[in-house]
Amino acid sequence: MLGLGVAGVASARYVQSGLESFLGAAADKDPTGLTSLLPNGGGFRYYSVAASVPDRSAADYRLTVDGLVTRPATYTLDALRALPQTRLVRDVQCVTGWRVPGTPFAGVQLSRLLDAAGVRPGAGAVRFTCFDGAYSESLTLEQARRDDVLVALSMQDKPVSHAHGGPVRLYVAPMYFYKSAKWLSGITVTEKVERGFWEERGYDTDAWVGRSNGRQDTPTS
Ligand SMILES: Nc1nc2c(c(=O)[nH]1)N[C@H]1C(S)=C(S)[C@@H](COP(=O)(O)O)O[C@H]1N2
Ligand SMILES: [Mo]
Repeated sequence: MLGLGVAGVASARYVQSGLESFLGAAADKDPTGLTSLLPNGGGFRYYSVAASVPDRSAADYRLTVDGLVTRPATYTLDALRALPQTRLVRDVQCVTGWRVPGTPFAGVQLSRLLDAAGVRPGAGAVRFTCFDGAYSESLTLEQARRDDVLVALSMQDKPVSHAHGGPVRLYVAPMYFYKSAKWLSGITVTEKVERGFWEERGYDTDAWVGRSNGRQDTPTS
């Protein structure tokens, strides 16, 4: 029974994408997802905890904002593109050790969407859900309102590709990259922080680069 249980957890945890299996990555060495170098990724690795992720075309894409807000909203990709865009260039740091220097991200500041929705008294956190059907993340409301947290439409000065979580991913510049949920489809304002996918599995919820997860990386911003 114990053996079966462990195998079950292991396979859920290390689901490999076709790309990863093809490249034969060593899953057990790299718990947060796993991974192969992305072709043309400039040092990025491909991570998905879901075995496959549906494509969302620009026309089909929707982002909902709901929960403890006075004006719930649904955004199309065009609606997000029409809002003021913020561009940041920072180092990307994965908690497993790899780092990609000077990576541009651009998109809408999350604080703008929260202000548009009207956060209600009693709210303390924001939860993010993804159209891969598996991943989730969250931030405190204070973290979510930082000006270096984006709903990103571009990465490396190109539209976010499907492999990188497009058409829209979260980008939390000051934290380890697992906070930057790919394939973002929902933003829900909640009372308290709810742990995300990796946080349920032992990673820190407050994932500041250089002062969390027992690591001493140089902060990225
Ligand atoms: N939906 C979703 N978002 C995710 C992940 C994931 O598996 N699913 N992995 C996280 C981790 S651990 C990292 S390091 C980055 C990897 O982003 P990349 O695939 O663009 O390199 O995405 C983060 N966001
Ligand atoms: Mo990661």
